[in-house]
Amino acid sequence: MQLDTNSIDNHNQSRLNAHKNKLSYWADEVEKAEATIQKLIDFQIAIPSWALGTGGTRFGRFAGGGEPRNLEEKIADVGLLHALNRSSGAISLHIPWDIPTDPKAIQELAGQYGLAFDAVNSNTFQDQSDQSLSYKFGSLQHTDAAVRQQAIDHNIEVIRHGEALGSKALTVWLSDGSSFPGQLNFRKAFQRTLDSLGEIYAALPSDWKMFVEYKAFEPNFYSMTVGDWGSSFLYASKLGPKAYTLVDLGHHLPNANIEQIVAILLNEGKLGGFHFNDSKYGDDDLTAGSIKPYQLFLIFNELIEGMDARGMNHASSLGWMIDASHNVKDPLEDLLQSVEAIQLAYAQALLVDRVALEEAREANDVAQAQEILQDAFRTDVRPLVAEARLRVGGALQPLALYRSLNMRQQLIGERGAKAVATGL
Ligand code: RM4
Ligand code: MN
Ligand code: MN
Repeated sequence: MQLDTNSIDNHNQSRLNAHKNKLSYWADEVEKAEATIQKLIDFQIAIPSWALGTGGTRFGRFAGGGEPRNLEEKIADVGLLHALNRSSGAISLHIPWDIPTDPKAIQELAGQYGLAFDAVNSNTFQDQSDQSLSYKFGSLQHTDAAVRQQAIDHNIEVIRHGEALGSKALTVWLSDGSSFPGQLNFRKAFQRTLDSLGEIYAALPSDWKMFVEYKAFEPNFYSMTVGDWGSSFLYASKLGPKAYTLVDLGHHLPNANIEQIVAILLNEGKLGGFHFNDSKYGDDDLTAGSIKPYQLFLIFNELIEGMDARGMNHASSLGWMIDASHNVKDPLEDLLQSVEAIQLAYAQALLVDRVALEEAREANDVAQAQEILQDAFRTDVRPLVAEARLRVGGALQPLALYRSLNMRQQLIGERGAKAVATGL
């Protein structure tokens, strides 16, 4: 479904005065505001192809209707998000959930919506019906070389799909591990996984990156073979310069200091990508910023500081993606909320007075350092984020416009109430 520009114009027109009023708060700090707005305009967050349908838990799934039935419809959904917020300009595919059978046509379609293809994701955590060997006891770590080879071949096939679409990175998330003490020889599992990853790495095109994503638990509950940032960093370091660690916010043990992890990885030049979501207990995959917005801000604070220290480009040096699941909300509304929360945290972190913060740190002025961070965090940057959207043709309030146009009803009309998207 293409959103016609008139709807956006009318919406913006009707809210323009109220918006300008809020923006006038920044009149005394135009330079700061302008720099932030420009950075927000450049910042794009990829949408995963598996997050456009209703998610579920192992207990059940309550579909909301109008879900995309194929890759073309998923691209249309991301196109709709991007038309509304102008910040969701890329889609990340999961293979084999979303195989682009006609890559040229798919690329063309994405191009019509102004979308690029972000990292491609492999899947060796499920068995497919046409698959000869099972991943029940792991994939790249498996004791049987034939299973490892099957998983390696799958990853290489995923790279080929990505190449045909213009992707530049492969994300490998492994569910490999063990569920009971004694099940696995940890050293052998590590070495086999490293060797298998090495074969995939060797098949990477020269301008590609490989992201090694870690996760502390689930689906294996005793050990995960890529279980924390330390092991991911080890794999990435041993693999070579094209391999990086990917941080998924929900993949840590409770209360982990993710901002510190980010700082260290950036310092080592080994942070490659990000999966945004939020959680209360584990890999809850909730809307970004819905539970711990201060943590999200602190993470962005380290991201900016670390990227600036290395002369990295905020918009393009790392892979930014949402990795969420929505079991009670409309997926598109949820994704709009996530993108907005990420932009708010980014904008607030851009406002941190870094010179003053460094001075306070050097002087061991703990209270002042806290003041500086909280001052930025407590600033209402919503008008800046809205202004960034307005300048590039997006909606002042994407979610409100989505609702007022009855988008979900329209999608149900097009696709039916029982349409179910592939994914988790
Ligand atoms: C995993 C991990 C991966 C994602 C799958 C669907 O927990 O976050 O990034 O591809 O879920
Ligand atoms: Mn993830
Ligand atoms: Mn996850």
